[in-house]
Amino acid sequence: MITRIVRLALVLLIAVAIAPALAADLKPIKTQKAKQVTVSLLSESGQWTQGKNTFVLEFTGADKKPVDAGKVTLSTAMAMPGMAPMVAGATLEPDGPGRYRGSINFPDRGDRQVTVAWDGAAGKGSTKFSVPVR
Ligand SMILES: [Cu+2]
Repeated sequence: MITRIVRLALVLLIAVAIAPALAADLKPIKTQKAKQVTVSLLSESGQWTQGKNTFVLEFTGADKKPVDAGKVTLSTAMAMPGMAPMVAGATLEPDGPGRYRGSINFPDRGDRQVTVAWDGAAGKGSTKFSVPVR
């Protein structure tokens, strides 16, 4: 009886230890705290580069649990001296609670001003932050 409980406890312990490792393939590009939510921009490389990029956008609450952000947009702008800013928007697809898979294309390197907006059960809001495209 005791050994059975110990064995079960071991199996659970291993499962708990492995689960985050499997999900940890993504590295943070940027974590931004807004009023009610934390917005995390993640990708396999942990950075944006010139050309096509895929990424994951996550919304979590104060308890670090996913929150329903509802309708989400991500747009970027790059200040260009002497000309209109270069703008690029991301394509986003819902991928589980508080999680979106995105893709975006950058024709050149340089810092982007990123705006993320959401409108869902977690409330309505937006946040801005800077991300370099390397
Ligand atoms: Cu540019």
